[in-house]
Amino acid sequence: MTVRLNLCLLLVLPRLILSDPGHPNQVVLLDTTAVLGELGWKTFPVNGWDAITEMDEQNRPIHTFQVCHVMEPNQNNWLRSNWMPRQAAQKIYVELRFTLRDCNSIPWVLGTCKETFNLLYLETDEPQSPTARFHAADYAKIDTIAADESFTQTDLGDRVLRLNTEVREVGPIARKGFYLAFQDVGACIALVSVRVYYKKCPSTLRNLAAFPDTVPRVDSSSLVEVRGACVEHAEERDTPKLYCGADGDWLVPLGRCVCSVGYEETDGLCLACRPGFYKAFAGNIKCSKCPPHSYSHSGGSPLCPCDIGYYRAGKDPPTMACTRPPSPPRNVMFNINETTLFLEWLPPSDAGGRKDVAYNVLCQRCTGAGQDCEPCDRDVRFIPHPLGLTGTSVAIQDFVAHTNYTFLIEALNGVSGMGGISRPLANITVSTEQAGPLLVGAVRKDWATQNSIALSWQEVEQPPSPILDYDIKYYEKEQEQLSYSSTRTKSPTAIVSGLKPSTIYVFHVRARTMTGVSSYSPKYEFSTGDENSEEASDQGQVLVIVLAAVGGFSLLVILTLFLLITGRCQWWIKAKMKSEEKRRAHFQNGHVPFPGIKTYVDPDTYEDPSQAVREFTKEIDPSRIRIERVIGAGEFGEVCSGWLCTPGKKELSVAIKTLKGGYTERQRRDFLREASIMGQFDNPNIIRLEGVVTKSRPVMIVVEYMENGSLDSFLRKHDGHFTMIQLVGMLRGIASGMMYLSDIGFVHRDLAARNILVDEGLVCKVSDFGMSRVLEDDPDAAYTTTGGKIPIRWTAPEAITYRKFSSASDVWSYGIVMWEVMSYGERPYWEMSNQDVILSIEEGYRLPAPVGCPVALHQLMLLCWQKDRGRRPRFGDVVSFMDKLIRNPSCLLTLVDDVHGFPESPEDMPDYPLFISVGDWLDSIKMSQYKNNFIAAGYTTLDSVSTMSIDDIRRIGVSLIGHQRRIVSSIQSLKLQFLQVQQNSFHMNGHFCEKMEM
Ligand code: ACK
Repeated sequence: MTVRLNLCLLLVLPRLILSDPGHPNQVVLLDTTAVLGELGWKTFPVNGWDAITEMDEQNRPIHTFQVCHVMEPNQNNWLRSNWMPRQAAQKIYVELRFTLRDCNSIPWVLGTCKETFNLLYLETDEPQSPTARFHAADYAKIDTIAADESFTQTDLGDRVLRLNTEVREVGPIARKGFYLAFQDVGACIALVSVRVYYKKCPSTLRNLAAFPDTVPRVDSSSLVEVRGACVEHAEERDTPKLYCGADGDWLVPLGRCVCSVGYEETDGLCLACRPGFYKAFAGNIKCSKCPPHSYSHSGGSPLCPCDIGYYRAGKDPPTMACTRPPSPPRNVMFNINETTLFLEWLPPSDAGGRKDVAYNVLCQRCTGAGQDCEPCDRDVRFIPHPLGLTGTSVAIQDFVAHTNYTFLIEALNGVSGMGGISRPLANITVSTEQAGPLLVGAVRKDWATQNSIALSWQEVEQPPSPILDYDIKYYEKEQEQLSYSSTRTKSPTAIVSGLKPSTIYVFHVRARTMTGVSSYSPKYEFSTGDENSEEASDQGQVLVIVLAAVGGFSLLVILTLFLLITGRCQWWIKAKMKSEEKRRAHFQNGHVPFPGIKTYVDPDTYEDPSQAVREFTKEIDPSRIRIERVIGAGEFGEVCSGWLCTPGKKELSVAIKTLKGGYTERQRRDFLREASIMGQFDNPNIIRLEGVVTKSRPVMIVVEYMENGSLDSFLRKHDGHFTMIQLVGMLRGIASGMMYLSDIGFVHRDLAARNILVDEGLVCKVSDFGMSRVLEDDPDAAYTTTGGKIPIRWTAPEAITYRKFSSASDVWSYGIVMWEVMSYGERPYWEMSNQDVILSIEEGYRLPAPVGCPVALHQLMLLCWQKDRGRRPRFGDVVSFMDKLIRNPSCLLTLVDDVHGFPESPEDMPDYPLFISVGDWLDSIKMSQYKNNFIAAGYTTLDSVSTMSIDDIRRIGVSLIGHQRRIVSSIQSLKLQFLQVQQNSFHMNGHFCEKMEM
């Protein structure tokens, strides 16, 4: 009997939403809900699947296939789609929507009714002949499809059918096309729709570059690198690239294009600047309005040309307004002060729109009625100079008395002389009737040496105002007019030195008073002495004495200045050192670094965090980075793997953390903070920073690649696969990395297996330093009552309750990491709530040993979890403990599972020191020199030592009474410990080791 439920199924069909939601990253090869005509699918046998086509409310066909031969055994009903060309697809997706009836709801069908059907496919290069028969062996099975929701008779009553949607991946498809087939083996199914599609990264515009439709790789973990082409009127900056991910998403945009000159970015395209606007540089800046006195009549202008009469100087930027030459200077005035003529004027009323106005003063001497003029610029002296004056005054000296001078004053600016505009001049005529009086009487030579001449002269008896000093101008007679020197003196005498022997010099002297300088005296000619001159040696001696005196004084002055300066410098250096010390003095819990070992510098102590980035990291040119695939999602953006190329070196496998676009300044700072921390570390068990990319987008941190990813997931993936020595080796590596960090004064705060990375040789390296202060991104971090976010399960109680983070709290976390490792990635405290974890720790509960955990390791965990942080071991102790375990693998043979009464809390444990051999014990009491005595006498384990008496100590050769006492009292406390251990049936130190190394 065939049960037909078709009607029931179809009744509810109009209530189903069959329209395609429209995914831009899917290319649909078939959608039965969109086929208007007949589907033409084949069924076999003919009475198996039924094709039923109904019309929906908009009169569109709904193609449904139903089958329900639930009462007959051995059903094998086939339904096959038409041949579908695969187009560009390598992997296809099949989305089925169907209802399936629950067998329990159909009476009498036990044994024959099924609740699944098979989905299969067949690849061919062309459609098969329509008469070709079904050969089940030709088809490859995709999956057995079961319903998430089957419906029952009651549902039918409610007329609500439960629609299932299942999606399956098929591929890689290599032939030109394929068929889909549905094999029913006795279920009651209505196949409501079939959608077949493949995924693509749809063509897109990103960073002004166009990227074409791209089909992802079949291997879902590798990306397709696609180079973009700059949009019209844009040019490449860094090669624009995107990566096409398996789901049809574009990832990791790199490089960019920028709009060319004359074009600006609008809605992802480069559009021409409007008339009246311009853009002089390529880049993602907007077009600017033409500056004043310039214009642009057409669109796309790189520059705005100047209006008529306005100009740009060679160095004027295109952003500057066009300008014109200045108007002439105004209100020129003069003033003669005895021997100096002062000219002054006002700036031009129009500076031409510029700030670079300067002046030239040209001199003309005119005789007669001013018609006969000749240039006189070389005869007079201009102070400071005649041309290119930036001030509005000039002093003129050495002019001839009783003469008419005309001065032309010209205003200039950067565009003077452009466009042939006449020169803007102002002039003034000055008559030099009132030259200064002669104040100096006859000049005499007092004496001369080969190189100097002593002069003296008479002062006028009653100068018009007090004489301030004298100005002596002199030159070699033969070199007249070429150059001259001058010197000054307060008294009417002077020694002019530095002269050539046996040479005639010309001297003029003039006086300077409060009101100006007098005229120069007439010229006087004097000669220096020759080599035989007697005067020379006498005067030479005087000169030496004078010079020595002057030299001595100068030395004194220089020394004083030096002492003053060095005193100040020392003060400055001390202040600098103090601030540097302050920066470094943030070690916690007395973890003072060892002398000679470099110390960690907290980037937060930098006022400008980018300075820390510059100081501690290397900038990498992004062209050296080749991204290969995305390996995960970090807090700030994707984490990719790839290669770093360094010229002349082998390519380096790296992990690249990216900062996703649209970040805030704070996010950028926090992201790079980790790099400035990591950049300070150099240890084989700390993840190595290769460098950063900060000068282009995206911002990246490049670190060494760790093939096995993070430790927690690695262990979960390889549950039970490692030997005990391999696990201890991993723990030793982590402890060694942490020892390095604590030695340089760095507190991690988030030490957990998820933050340890593993390389291909199982070397474990500590990573994730960004959160040593803020733990916002750690999914295990929870807010505490004090408001901070803390990974409760990994954190020491004192750090949770009063934020006392230290290397000792890192040791607690290390104990938890040990537990994670020994349990192959189990979650610490399982599903207990954070609150319960805190309470149970407070009550003294500690994590029990994971299954198969050696006693020695759980014991170390318990030591790490002591409430009193001062009693926890240091990382250095942990490393040497691990080393000893590795050297004595027999110590790992005693498993906690074999020992009864193992303490569950550190409070139950005796105060065990971290030594496991007689040698360690002797080291710990500073009696190492007796190691050989103990071995020679056969005391090789601690429990044999615990039985020794004072006589035994003497007998093995410890002769000093002080040493005997120290050893005996330590043995007493060992005995006490063993007593407690035995009471607990718990074996510590030498007990769980069969053979111990000294
Ligand atoms: O557990 P995983 O495979 O290891 O997934 C995460 C993911 O990136 C997000 O953080 C992996 N990861 C991070 N840094 C590195 C690295 N240096 N080498 C390899 N994988 C890394 C991490």
